[in-house]
Amino acid sequence: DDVKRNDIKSAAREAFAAYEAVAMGHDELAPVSNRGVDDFGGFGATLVDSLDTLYVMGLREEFTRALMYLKKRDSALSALARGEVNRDVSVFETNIRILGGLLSTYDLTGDADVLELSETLASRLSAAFQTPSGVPRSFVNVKTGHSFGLPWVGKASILADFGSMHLEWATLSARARNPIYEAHTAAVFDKIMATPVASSTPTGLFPVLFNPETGAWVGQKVSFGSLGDSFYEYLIKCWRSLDALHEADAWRRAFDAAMAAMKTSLLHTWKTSENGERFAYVAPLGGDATSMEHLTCFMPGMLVLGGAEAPTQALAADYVQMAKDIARTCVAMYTSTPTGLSADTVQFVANATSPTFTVRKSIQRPETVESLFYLYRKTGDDTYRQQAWTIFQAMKRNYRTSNGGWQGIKDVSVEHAQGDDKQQSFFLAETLKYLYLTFSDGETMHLDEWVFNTEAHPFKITKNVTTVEAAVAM
Ligand code: DMJ
Repeated sequence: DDVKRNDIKSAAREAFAAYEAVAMGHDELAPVSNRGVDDFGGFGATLVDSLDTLYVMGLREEFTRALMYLKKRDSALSALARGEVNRDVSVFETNIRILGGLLSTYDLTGDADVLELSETLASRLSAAFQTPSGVPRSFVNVKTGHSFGLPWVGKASILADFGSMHLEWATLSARARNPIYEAHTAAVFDKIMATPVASSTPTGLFPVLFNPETGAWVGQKVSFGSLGDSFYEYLIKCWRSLDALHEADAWRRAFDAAMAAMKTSLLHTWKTSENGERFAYVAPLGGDATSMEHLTCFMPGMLVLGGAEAPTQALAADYVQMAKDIARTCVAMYTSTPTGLSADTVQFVANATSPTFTVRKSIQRPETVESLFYLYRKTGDDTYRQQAWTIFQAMKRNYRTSNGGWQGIKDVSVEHAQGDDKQQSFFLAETLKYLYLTFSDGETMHLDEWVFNTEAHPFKITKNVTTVEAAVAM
């Protein structure tokens, strides 16, 4: 598997080189129009998102150049420290991509300058938490501290955003020995748990929108896809990985309660194969109950982590079984299209051989290969490697541009589909990293030593954990 791993490493080298050539310091590369674009506040999302991937893959020259660029006096992050940057940024995207990438680089290298940049950034984002409820607004100006919500959700804050910050902020508090950061996000967790939901919302699940001014939930939509996903992921990741976690048992209980409610109310069977294998999917509540977004395919990975140290062996086995059943569907979402890539949202007609595509684009997302990585580490079953490899081959066929950049495609049902001229920063942060690690041995970024944030940035686990592989043999 060295050959396969090296092939994935070459893809990362190539994608980073294309970014470095024309878009260095910008958030993302537009590989066809050959320019840099700034969709995430201009802190160099791809640059920071790539750092630990380059490091883990042993691309040390690229890593050193990237780190030097970031630390340059005129980089946006250095200018931020001097109070010279006047921009509105998404608190969530800046947290998972930029703060996450900085913290993992610090954990991998111990570079004190990087920790200082992390603290500066978090201090600037902190202003978003100054709301009557303590739940942050979605956007903040990093110079003035003015924060605001997004009009398309009626200025509500989004569960997946404000509910997935604690891993980064508690890690920052631990590394910087300053409790102020985790105090913000621990208070948000308490608020989520203490705020009543409508009686129609199954106990353990939460609506995707929250009003930070009144401190009440908005609407009743529940989702393990957009707007909800990483909140549930962080329940188990924080519980499993953080030393001295505030209200530690409450996080594990919240995770198990959410999974129980998800199993009862959101988990559906699409079909069962002749040899009895179940194809499961998770639909939103208050949305189309026959649909699933590709985003939801992170769930098998989360369930594998939930299976480690579950309260009972039976529950552990149940989590791993659900993980396998959902992953089977996610893989079918790839193998059933002419391009070999999954659509962004699909619908399932009972017993149909293929899903129906509702949002046809494929934008280099990581969730399915992320889950295959966890399942391979958990079970050692080579099928997961084969599936990951098949998906990577489809990515190579469809995503590559003539100058070495990689882009998404607009329609997975069309061979030679039109590209979207966007190399996502998470392609280097997550997709290629999870693929690479799937073909590495289990000691590389061992799951008992590292926890990956929702953008796949690894933080060192300081707590004693039970091994993912040994928790239940299946
Ligand atoms: C990534 O930015 C993160 O994984 C996030 O949690 C949701 N999805 C995108 C990639 O699809």
